[in-house]
Amino acid sequence: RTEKIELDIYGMTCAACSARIEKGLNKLKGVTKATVNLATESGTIEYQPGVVNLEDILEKVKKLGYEAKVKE
Ligand code: 9UX
Repeated sequence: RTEKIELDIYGMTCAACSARIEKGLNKLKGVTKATVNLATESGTIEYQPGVVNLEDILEKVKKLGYEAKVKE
């Protein structure tokens, strides 16, 4: 089973930023698919809830130097 969440991501200024976040999130165990869109300042993440949780994902984005919150 996978869960899908949408994030607002702040602080990206170039295409390398979005690529970095994408790469970083896809490296997390339990993340099955992460896509990050620079133009819309957002990301879509599919993950396995038992393996990785939302906190881990938000923390990872923060560690990379950006702010993220769950889209409402
Ligand atoms: Mo280039 Mo995006 O340094 O931070 S990766 S602006």
